[in-house]
Amino acid sequence: MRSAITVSLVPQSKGGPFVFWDGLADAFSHAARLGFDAIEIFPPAANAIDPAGLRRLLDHHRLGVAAIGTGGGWVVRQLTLTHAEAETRRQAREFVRGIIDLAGGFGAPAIIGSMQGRWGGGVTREQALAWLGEALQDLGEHAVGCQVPLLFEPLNRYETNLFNRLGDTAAWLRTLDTRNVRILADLFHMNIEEADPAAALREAGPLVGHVHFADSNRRAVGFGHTSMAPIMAALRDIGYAGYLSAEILPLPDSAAAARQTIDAIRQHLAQP
Ligand code: LER
Ligand code: MN
Repeated sequence: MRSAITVSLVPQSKGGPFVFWDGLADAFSHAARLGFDAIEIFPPAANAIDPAGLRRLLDHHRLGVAAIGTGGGWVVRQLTLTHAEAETRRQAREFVRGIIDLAGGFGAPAIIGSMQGRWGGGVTREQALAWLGEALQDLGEHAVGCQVPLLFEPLNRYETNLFNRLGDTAAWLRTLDTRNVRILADLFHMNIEEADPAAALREAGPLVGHVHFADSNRRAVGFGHTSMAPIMAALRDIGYAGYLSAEILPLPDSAAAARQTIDAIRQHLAQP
């Protein structure tokens, strides 16, 4: 397992669970100094990132891109893949496709979290699931062409009424034809929704493609009350070899949250 830390480039998401807020160069220098392996980026749109500039930063700091989020499409433009309006759904799909292409150039997956939307307001659950399934089928196969998976993230009940738990998500993903969509297991959402987070990880097994490494209160691991040992044991047992990526609140400040995260990751990876 490898370590990653988040940076948001979206001013409208201020107050959200991202560690760094002052641009890519700032995030890369902090992350490299602390010894992280990679950065996870939350951009407002694909065209907000200059690939050549990002490549220079990656090479200079010897860091990787862990993943790139698509939630900027929701935060900035209120796009979702299950919106009642066909044109909005189309734009949401194009937004995600742009992030897949950008991230794929760096060997990284795109994340669909908030862009799943929710059912209601005239859209039935069945209809929303049909639209979401079509979108994941299309976008998952598009990601095959970039030789990366596509990550789909169950969220807690306050953020979506579609997928809240890993087991339900895994069962539904197995009904799709594409085999290229993996689950993003966010330990903060899981702390709210799962009866037993370690058992949920075992149930999803090889479908787990990324982990948002957060404590119960969405602060750095060690700053809340989640029992991390059974979770780490489950990740080892399912053969998880991806990132532990800190999508957490920058509390008490970005530097302290980042320091606590890398210390916690090293401590947990050192356990037998
Ligand atoms: C996205 O990764 C996520 O976890 C959402 O809750 C964003 O706030
Ligand atoms: Mn998350």
